[in-house]
Amino acid sequence: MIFYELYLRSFFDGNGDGIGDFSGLNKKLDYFVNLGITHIWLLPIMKSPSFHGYTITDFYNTNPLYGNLEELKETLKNGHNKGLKFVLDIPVNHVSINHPWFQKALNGDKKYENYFIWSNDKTDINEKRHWGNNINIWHKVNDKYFYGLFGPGSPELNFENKNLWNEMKKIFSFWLEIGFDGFRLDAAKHIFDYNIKEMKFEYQHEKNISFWKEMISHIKSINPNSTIISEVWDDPKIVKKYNGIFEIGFNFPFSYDLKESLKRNSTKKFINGLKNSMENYLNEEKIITNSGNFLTNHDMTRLMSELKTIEKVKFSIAMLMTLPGNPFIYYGEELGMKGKLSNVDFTEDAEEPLQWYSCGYGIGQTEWKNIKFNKPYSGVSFEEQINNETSILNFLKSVIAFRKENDWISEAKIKILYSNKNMVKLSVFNRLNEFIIYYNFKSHEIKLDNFDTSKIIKIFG
Ligand code: ACG
Repeated sequence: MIFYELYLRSFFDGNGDGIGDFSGLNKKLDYFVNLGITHIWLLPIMKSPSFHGYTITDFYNTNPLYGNLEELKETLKNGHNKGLKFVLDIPVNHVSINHPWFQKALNGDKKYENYFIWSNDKTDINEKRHWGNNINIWHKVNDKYFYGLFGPGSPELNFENKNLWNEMKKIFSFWLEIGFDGFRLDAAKHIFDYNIKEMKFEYQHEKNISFWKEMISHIKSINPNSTIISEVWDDPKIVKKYNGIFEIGFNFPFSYDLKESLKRNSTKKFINGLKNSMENYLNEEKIITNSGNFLTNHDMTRLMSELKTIEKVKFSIAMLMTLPGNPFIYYGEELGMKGKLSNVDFTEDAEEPLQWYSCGYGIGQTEWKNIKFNKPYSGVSFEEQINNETSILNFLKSVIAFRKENDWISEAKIKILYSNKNMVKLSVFNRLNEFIIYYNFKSHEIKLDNFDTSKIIKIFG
């Protein structure tokens, strides 16, 4: 499985309004097929007032800017015919402040009041979030305060209320029937993150796990083959608690460790990172199973802005595709797009339009935001890269092809055989196969003693 994280708004515009949409995606399905992608993870596409789509106003409808349900179904059907699968990003932890449930709650409807978490006389309404820029977690609306860890636009749902469990099951069923092949479960550690009895912020991991177990068994009862991916963004020891519940869990430490080792040219950092970040994903036989490996995502600064050189970007991509686990590519990284997160709550700069044309304009080009990072004629376009053998785009294509020819790597074991400050030698193996992989951390060739060059299968770089 090779995953591609897609932000629809920035992909391809099918109706000339400058905003990426379903009909645009429908026209460009071969882009993914040609790259070798097997699964497209679609960032939220439901009705929402926000550009990122994580604050939903209608769980049963699409954002009209992207098109309607019929257009979506058509796109999924055509994608399926080309062998692609689609995973839907679904934020169930909170809704938009404009969602009818919240509006009804504000109008005093008791049923819906109980869908949310309200302050009482024990509440510290000045309490701040434990990460980010001192963000308040209680927000005033009319004369009341509601709990919203992700900000004043997104009241959190109260999952102590079992009605909501049923609401969510219906929502999962709905999107499976539309044609999705699985879900990316947003903010999975946050379903129970406020202890209502004691009125204090607290991750209640056991409760989260029972919620997800019930949701997953529901999803599997409808489509046993659906792919379930979870986002638990935390330290390895917390991630470990969730291991095994979800088929694939994002390996955040892997992403940090890999980039850090390349930034510092440090083989030591790489090896320590590899041990720490992969350990939580080993099963009893020490096989890496459900690690969702990625370099960047929409909540992060882009690869080129982190690593600075095309060589390092290519190196990181080669590592991603030669290590065990399930590789994910964030859209635009195949072109070396740039983009810096200005702070934890502003992701727009890492979600710029994917550039199809060297001049920045053309049919289907999305133009929904001003371009800060990926300027015309800077080499970061499909047109400039497709016929250039040394481009990141063609490099990615070749490493994906290698990975697909050797898909046993996904569930392989790894052993670190040797390292010095210039290079790392690894064995990636299972019962039937073995590759010896050399990662060269220097920008020049390294001569190896007693090295049988006739055994080289592939050189990337
Ligand atoms: C998801 C989506 C994101 C979305 C939401 C809300 C959730 O990908 O786009 O926001 O629907 C936290 C949450 C994640 C969340 C990110 C953005 N991502 O846990 O679910 O925020 C620390 C915290 C993490 C935190 C992370 C963010 O522990 O919980 O993620 O910081 O930077 C080490 C530590 C680790 C630490 C990291 C980083 O690795 O081990 O614990 O993580 O360092 O310091 C969207 C929008 C938002 C909007 C929201 C409603 O993007 O702007 O507000 O929707």
